[in-house]
Amino acid sequence: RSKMSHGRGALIVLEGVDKAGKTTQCKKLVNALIESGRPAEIMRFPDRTTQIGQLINAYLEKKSNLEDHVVHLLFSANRWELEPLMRKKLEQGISLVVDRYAFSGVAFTSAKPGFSLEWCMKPDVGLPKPDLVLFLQLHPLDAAQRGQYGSERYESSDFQKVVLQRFEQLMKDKSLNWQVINAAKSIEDLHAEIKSHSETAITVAEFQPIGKLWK
Ligand code: ADP
Ligand code: FDM
Repeated sequence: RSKMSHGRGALIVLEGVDKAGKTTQCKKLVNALIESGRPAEIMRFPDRTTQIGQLINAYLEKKSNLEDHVVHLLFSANRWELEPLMRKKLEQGISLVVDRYAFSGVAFTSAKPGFSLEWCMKPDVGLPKPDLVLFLQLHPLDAAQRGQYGSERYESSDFQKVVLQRFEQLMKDKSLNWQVINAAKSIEDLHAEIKSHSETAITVAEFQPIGKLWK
């Protein structure tokens, strides 16, 4: 097909609690899309390679302490600093497969005492709106079976349970294309399901403008 015949790429986000299989599935999805002739690239948030990302990395590794509002805004700033690049790639027809996005931002901060969902959403309003948000749903008991939590911040099953409740609140927003996937399935079964949803989203997004998140 000619270069002019295809439109923009799709923004595909994978969300879920720790160990749901997001990273595994993002990699498999990008490879499968490329193999089927659909340009695609992987991204992840936080992107720990930037200067802001390094501040976030030190916080997550507990090498620094940051005030809770401050770290929330840094996570959002980390998305905004990559927004021009994301937009450029999408406009070039490249689909982006993103490991965590603003939904993790809101779910993790609002799991802390004293943070409302509304306050947490504000800094991310207007970011590129995902064409598809795949939520890898995994029961905390199943997550625990996938091994011990590491030593990074937020890696405790009690905190992750509250995070899951916050995700469930965010999923009530019908203006987003949420697809809940049962992440207890095998890696291959999950992949097939995720690939199918993604191919549909890419076809639908192609000739639509890029939306604005929560706006
Ligand atoms: P996340 O990025 O959501 O934290 P990962 O993709 O890193 O999750 O997977 C977490 C762990 O669970 C890894 O050890 C991975 O090999 C394993 N895993 C991933 N998907 C599955 C699956 N469908 N079934 C069983 N184990 C899985
Ligand atoms: N996290 C991730 C946040 O608290 N806010 C955010 O905006 C984002 C994108 O950072 F605990 C949390 C979620 C997780 C940690 O871990 C990043 P991974 O293993 O790099 O996904």
